[in-house]
Amino acid sequence: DPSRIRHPHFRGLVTDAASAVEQIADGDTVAISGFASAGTPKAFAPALAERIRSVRAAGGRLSVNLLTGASVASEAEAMLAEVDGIALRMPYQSEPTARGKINSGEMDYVDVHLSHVAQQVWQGHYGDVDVAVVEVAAITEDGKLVPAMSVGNNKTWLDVADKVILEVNSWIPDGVEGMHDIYYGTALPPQRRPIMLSRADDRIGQPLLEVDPAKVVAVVPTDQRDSASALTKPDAVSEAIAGHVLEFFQHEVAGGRMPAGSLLPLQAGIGNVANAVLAGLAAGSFSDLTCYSEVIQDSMLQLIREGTVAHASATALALSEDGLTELVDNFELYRDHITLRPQEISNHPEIVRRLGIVGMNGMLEADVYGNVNSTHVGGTRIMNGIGGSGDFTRNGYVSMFLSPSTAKNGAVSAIVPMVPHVDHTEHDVQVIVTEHGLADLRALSPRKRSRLVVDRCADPAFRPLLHDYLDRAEARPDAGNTPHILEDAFSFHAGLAATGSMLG
Ligand code: 0RQ
Repeated sequence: DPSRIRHPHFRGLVTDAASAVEQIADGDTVAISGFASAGTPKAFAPALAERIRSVRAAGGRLSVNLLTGASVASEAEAMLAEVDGIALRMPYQSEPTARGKINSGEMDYVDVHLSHVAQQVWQGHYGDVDVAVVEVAAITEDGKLVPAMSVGNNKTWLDVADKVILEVNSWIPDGVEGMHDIYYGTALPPQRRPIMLSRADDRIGQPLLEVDPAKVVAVVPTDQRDSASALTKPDAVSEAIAGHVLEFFQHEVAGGRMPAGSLLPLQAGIGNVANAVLAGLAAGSFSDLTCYSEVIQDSMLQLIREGTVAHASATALALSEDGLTELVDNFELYRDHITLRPQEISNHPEIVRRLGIVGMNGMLEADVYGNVNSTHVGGTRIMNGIGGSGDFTRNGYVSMFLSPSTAKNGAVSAIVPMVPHVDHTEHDVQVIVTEHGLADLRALSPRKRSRLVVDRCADPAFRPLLHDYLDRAEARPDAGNTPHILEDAFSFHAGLAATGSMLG
C-alpha cells in the first residue's frame, strides 16, 4: 500500500519477514514493539521461530535476548518460547509457555518496573540492542513513523538499536495519526529536566516517531488485526469490590481529599475487577473523569462514549474483539479523547506524583500488615511480573490493591500472615479491597492495620486462623512493632503445599 510507505528510500527496503529476520544472529538483543495485546509486530515472531527451527535443524544455534514494552501478543510470545528462542526476557510477560520456561530455569527473566526500562537500557545494563522490530501504521513523506496501537518503548528501541526492521501494518486505521504524544525530552542525569505535563490531556511531544533511515534494514508490510485481549464479564465478586471502591471515592470526596464529580486521574490494571470498577463509574454521579494509566480497556471506551470520561491517557489499547471493532468504527470520536504516550511517560513517577493518581491494581496476596505480593505464587513461581503496578503504587496519591479474598475455589486466602515475596511494601500500600470490604491503612500502626485487614478483607473462613496467629504473635515478650512468629509466618503456604488448602 503506497499510501502507507510514502518515502521512496523506505519503499526500496520492502521485503518479506523471512528475509528480514536473516538480520538476526545468535545471542543478539532484539527489542520489539508491543504492549499488552496491541502493537506486537505480526510477521516477526512466526518468521523468527521458523528460522530458529531451520538453523537448529542444520546443527546451528539461535536464540535472542528479547526486550519489549510489556507483555506482547501471546501467540507471538508462545511461538518464540516453544522453540526455546528466548534466552533472556524483560520486562514483563503473561504467557503460559514462557512462564513455564522461566519457572523451570530454562529462560532468564528480569522483572522490571515498566517506567525504568528505557533508562536501564540507556545505562547499558542490557548491552547493545542489535535489532529493533517495530510495528508502525505508516511511514510519512519525510521519513517519520506514525505509531501503532501501542507506544511502549518504541521511541527508545528506535533510538538505541543498531539495525531497525519496520513492520507497516495497513490494518491500523488511517485516523490513528495524531493520537500519539511522543516526548523526546527525557535524558539521563545530570541532564534531566522537569517533564512539563500537569494534566492527563496535556500534549508535550510530537505525534510521530523518529528513526535514522540509515539504520533501517527492512520494511515488512503486514495487514493483520491486533490480537484481542480476553475479557471476562464482571461477576458478583468483582462487582462487590467495585462497590466498595466507589463508596470509598464518595468518602474521599466528603473528606475534601478528592474533587466531587471529576475525582483525580484514575489508573486501573487489566482484568475483570478493573473493568467492573470502571463500569461502576458509569452508574455513579461522576463526570469529566480522567484516566492516566498504562492501558485502555473496553469499559473505558464506553465511559468516553457516554461522556463520563473526558480524557484517557495510556501507552496501549488492550481491547477485546468487540472493543477493537468499536474503536475502529468510531475512530474520530475516540481519537480526540485518547492520548497514547511512551511508557516512560505513562508510568513516570514524577507525573504520577504530580497528577495525584488513584492507583488500582490486582494482587496475588497481601499480608496482614499490608505488604503485597503481585508476582510470585508461593514466593517462588513467577505469574506475570510487576508491570506498572510499582510505578503507580509507590507514587500514587491513593494506592489501592483489589482482589478476591480467596483463589482456587476457596483453598487459597489472599490475606496471609506474611507474604513470601514482596512487590509493594507496607509503606506503599494504602488501601486493600476484597469483596468483603475495604481496609484503609493510612495513619494506622501495624498492630491496628492487621486486625482491620483481617476483619474487613479476609474471607470469614480464614479469619479465626489469622486472629489466632496475631493473638499469639502479639503475646510474645519480643512482639515488637510488627508482631510475627517467624516459625509460623508461612504456615498458610506450608499448609497449602501439604494439604492443597490454606485451611490446613
Ligand atoms: O489463576 O485463572 O489459573 O485460577 O492468579 O487471578 O483473580 O483472575 O486476578 O487477573 O487480576 O491477576 C496479581 C496476577 C492478579 C495480576 C495478578 C491466581 C488465580 C488465577 C489470576 P487461574 P485473578 P487478575 C499495571 C498492572 C501485576 C502486574 C500489574 C498481575 C490468576 O493483577 O499480574 O499490576 N499483577 N499490572 O487463581 C495462587 C494466590 C493467587 C493465585 C490469584 N494467592 N495464589 N494463585 N491467583 N491469587 C498497571 C496497568 O495500568 C495495566
